[in-house]
Amino acid sequence: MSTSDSPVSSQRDGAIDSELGDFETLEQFILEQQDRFPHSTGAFSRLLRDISLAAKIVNRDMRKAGLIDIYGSTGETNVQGEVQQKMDALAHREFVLALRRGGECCLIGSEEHAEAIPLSTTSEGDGEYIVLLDPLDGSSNIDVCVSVGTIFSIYRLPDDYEKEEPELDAALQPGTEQVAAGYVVYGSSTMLVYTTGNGVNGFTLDPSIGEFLLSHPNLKTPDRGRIFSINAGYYNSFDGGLRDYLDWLQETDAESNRPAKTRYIGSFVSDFHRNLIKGGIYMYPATQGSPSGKLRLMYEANPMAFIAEEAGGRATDGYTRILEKQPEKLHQRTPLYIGSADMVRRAEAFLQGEPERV
Ligand code: AHM
Ligand code: MG
Repeated sequence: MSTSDSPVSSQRDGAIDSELGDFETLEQFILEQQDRFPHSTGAFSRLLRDISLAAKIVNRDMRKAGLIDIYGSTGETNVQGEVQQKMDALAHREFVLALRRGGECCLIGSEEHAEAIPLSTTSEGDGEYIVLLDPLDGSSNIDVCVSVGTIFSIYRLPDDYEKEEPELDAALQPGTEQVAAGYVVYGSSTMLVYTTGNGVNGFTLDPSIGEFLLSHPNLKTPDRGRIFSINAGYYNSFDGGLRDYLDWLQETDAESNRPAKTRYIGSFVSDFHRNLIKGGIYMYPATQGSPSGKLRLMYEANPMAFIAEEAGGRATDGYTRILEKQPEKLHQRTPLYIGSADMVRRAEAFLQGEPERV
């Protein structure tokens, strides 16, 4: 047996390879996936490339936000009645520009724009994908250097769609119809995580070469974790079943690893990403003031639900699977319970008044 065949030296070779930066790039990974479909035109790969390019531009701008005049609000409120941050507006523009330039997308729905934005007509050669996105989620955190994210959801324009210029009705598809979904977390590292329904893969941006590199292949989330993430400040306006669940999480019981730990950044992408890797549940429930919760179904809950399920987790509104909800409006809200499957199931049981069910 030659030395290079020994397990020890092959481990060392692996270490050297990674020291040398022998990582697969996002672009290589996308092309490899594309090769598995012999009739692929490459349009979807180009669409993902456009999204990753916009993410790199947003990342670049945000890393300088304290130095140039892009902190703070624009003085406008968006369609949700929320104060729009300058970075919200900038990120929205970067994504729209990249998708328009790329030519593979025919319709955009963005948190930062009241109406869906058609990019072209449906005549031959035009884009066949619909992209719904929150260009910068958690943006009130930017001014204080806390991590934020982009969330995106991709659908195909229905084959039988007849209007010459696509409108919102083309996008009102349940989450089960998504062809891909992903997020970018701009944190201590910048990571892009996405799924096309064939597992979840995570790529870390190497800023020195400007490439996303495959760092978290085939991500799986634990069935059970120790973390719960919720804005407990609203405790008194939560449903009684939810309050019971929160109380249960805080009881002491060594066997079920309680009390659980609370972690809430107030930046959904970051809270979700941490819980995905470590195991946990993120909840944004209905409250008395917001009976439908806060998060948006089409570009926040659906894409994250697709990723959660692909990683072995679960996502519901407490009663119904998120991916099966039929959207009626672009900016529709939904309560959300998402993360480790056992924890989400238990939250549902408490909400439904049957805590002993799990
Ligand atoms: P945004 O899309 O306007 O940024 O709002 C969504 C954000 C989430 O990132 C976060 O989890 C949540 O709002 C925090 O809301 P709250 O301050 O009510 O806890
Ligand atoms: Mg958001």
